[in-house]
Amino acid sequence: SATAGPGRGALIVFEGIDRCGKSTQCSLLLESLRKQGVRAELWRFPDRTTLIGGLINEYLQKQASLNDAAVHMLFVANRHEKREEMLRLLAGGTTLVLDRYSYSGVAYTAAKAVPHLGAGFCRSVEAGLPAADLVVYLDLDPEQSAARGGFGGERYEKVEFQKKVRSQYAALADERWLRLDASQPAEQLHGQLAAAVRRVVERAAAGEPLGQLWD
Ligand code: 2DT
Ligand code: MG
Repeated sequence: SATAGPGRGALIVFEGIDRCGKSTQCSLLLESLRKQGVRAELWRFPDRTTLIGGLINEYLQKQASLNDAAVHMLFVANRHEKREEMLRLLAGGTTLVLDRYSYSGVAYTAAKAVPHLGAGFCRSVEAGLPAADLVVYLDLDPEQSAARGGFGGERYEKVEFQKKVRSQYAALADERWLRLDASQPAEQLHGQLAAAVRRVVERAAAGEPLGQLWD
């Protein structure tokens, strides 16, 4: 199996606006990886279970207010606090499936259009974190995502803001991104990412070095 190589686990990230189907796809992928004998874990960012994540949760639920720079740094810190554990798992051969990561950090903050919190600045503070081997970007029109049972009332869950986030994502995409039309049925979408996932899992197992943000 793909875990038998001398190398490492792969870092696979799901990105997209709210309610595009990331969590469903993450679960389907985790299940299928495990069925194939690939050792894998599913994490999500923000990780609301840490001290820092608790503050982020209060902010998102509108129980706390923080300025845009301060909350941005919390999201970043919430990744850095998990850095060593991520690196350890990957080095030990575990594939990590992430429901959001640094790409959300850049897209959501840059969408606010605060002059000193542009995409360049946002990228710079991710330095030292592992880069994704594959970013599965689930692209969806915000009008369609909003129609999926509506938003949950958290901060950012507004169609106008989601449109800005979507343009920021479009500007971030590079050759490591697989853009999929997220309006498709879940099983069909899952089928469309299997080959790309297999490829990065095999390359990682064969020893391809892990990249670093931001390159
Ligand atoms: P969930 O709905 O997936 O729990 O995300 N966000 C996320 C940021 O603004 N910056 C980040 O670095 C990350 C990881 C996206 C909650 C919201 O948090 C936003 C939606
Ligand atoms: Mg949400």
